[in-house]
Amino acid sequence: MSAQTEETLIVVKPDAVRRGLVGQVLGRFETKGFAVKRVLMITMTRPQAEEFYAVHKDKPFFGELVSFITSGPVVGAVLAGRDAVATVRRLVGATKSWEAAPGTIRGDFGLGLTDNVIHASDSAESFAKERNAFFKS
Ligand code: 3AN
Repeated sequence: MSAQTEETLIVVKPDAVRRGLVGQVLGRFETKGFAVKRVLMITMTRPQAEEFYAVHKDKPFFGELVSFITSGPVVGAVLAGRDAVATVRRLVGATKSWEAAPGTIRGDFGLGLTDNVIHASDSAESFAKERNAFFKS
């Protein structure tokens, strides 16, 4: 890896998997130039989801988040490329999908909040923790 190359994790959420958007979502990152290093489809257990979303455990929406992410299969992928954490977050768009800019993944594919198509790590530290939680199965 060059000095600027880093890795991040995205998870295609149950709403997007149900709607058959996995290929289109992963395709956005490939088109941008990211390398897909690892892919896994799983249905998270509750303990796994609680570990994955541990940073949000004190938020009022934590229960809703865990219920939603365990409601069906999800697809996680490790992506590698230049400034991956920040660049992937820009491609993903704002948390509230209805406000997300057109051209972003959330802006183009959904209207939800909890069900907002995709998760992406927000820092190198989050990536390390989330990757361990996601791929431990
Ligand atoms: P992002 O995924 O854009 O980084 P975070 O880290 O603020 O957003 O929140 C994590 C996840 O929690 C979001 N992807 C969304 O699914 C959910 N979420 C955020 N805010 C709310 C809220 N007010 N009510 C319900 N779910 C929320």
